[in-house]
Amino acid sequence: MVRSVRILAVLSLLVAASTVLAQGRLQEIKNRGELRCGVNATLPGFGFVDASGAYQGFDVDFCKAIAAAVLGDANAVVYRPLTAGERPTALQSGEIDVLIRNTTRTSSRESDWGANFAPTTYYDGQGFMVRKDSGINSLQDFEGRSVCVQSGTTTETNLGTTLAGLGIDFTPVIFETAPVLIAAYDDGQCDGWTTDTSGLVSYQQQLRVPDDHKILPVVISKEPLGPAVLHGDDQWYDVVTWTVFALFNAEEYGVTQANVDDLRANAQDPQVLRLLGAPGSESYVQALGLSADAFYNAIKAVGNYGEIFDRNLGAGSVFGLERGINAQYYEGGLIYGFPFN
Ligand SMILES: N[C@@H](CCC(=O)N[C@@H](CS)C(=O)NCC(=O)O)C(=O)O
Repeated sequence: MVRSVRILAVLSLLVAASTVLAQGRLQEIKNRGELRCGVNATLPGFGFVDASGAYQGFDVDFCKAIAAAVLGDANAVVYRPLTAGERPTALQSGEIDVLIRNTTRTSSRESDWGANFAPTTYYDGQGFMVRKDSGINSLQDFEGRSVCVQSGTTTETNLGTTLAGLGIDFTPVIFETAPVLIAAYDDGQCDGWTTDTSGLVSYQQQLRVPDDHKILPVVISKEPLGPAVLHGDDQWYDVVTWTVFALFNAEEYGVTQANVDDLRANAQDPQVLRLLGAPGSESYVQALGLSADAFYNAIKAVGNYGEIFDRNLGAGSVFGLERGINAQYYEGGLIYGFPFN
């Protein structure tokens, strides 16, 4: 009898301890009242500081969506601008809750950094920019030439392995940050530069004469970009993951920033009611540790995935990027929201 009481006591202690652990960061953010998001401050379209000093961009909108889901306030975000090389430490030290900085999911980042990546929000690939009059039209043309590249990135590693694999003898010119790299490239210090193709499109606008440059029709890698959290906190990982899926699903179900109020009140589709945590719907959102209206708040704040894409990168932006493989799966792309049930 005494023994079983002791076992029960130990078991309930273990359950309590695991509950505290499981609630770690989500509860910490709720207590703190703000989300700490690691972002890019210099990549227009993805993460940058606008003329008024506000953070803007595709990645930044995911920070806002998570803050809206967790705290009911898309502005309850403290942005931590990070260089490429600062990312792992910011994550590992716990200084940021989530990293949303055009970061590629790779096996070594999951194993060495200890990062858990939420669903990919932008499928990218590494490309090259050159001057139109450089005579460079293919990777082979880099023989004996120089390429600007940023340190602490997948770009740096891919460049070395791909060109070496092709037997191309080139000189990498390495920079720590993009603004310095771009100025150097624009000044003619390298014959070409390489990064994620979206980054090339974004930074091309900052060159003195953007039209003097072209992006080669070559992609040398897969760069699936998405939010990452630190290993070891499953509940927090689930919240970030399902906020992303909520925005994917919202697009699929036709839920927009403009109609979300109407649909929460009047929709018939149980999937929509569930996603929006409409009164009387099943409590799948609360089961994640969030309030029923969490994803309603997120969509109300930033719109669905398609709206975020269009506003920051697509037709509604200066970049005019096509959805391409970032289209929804039912339109031939890779964006696929998993089911809430
Ligand atoms: N996706 C790649 C590249 C990320 C990256 O840092 N790209 C550069 C060039 S687009 C950048 O964002 N630089 C911004 C800066 O240094 O301010 C990675 O995860 O390593």
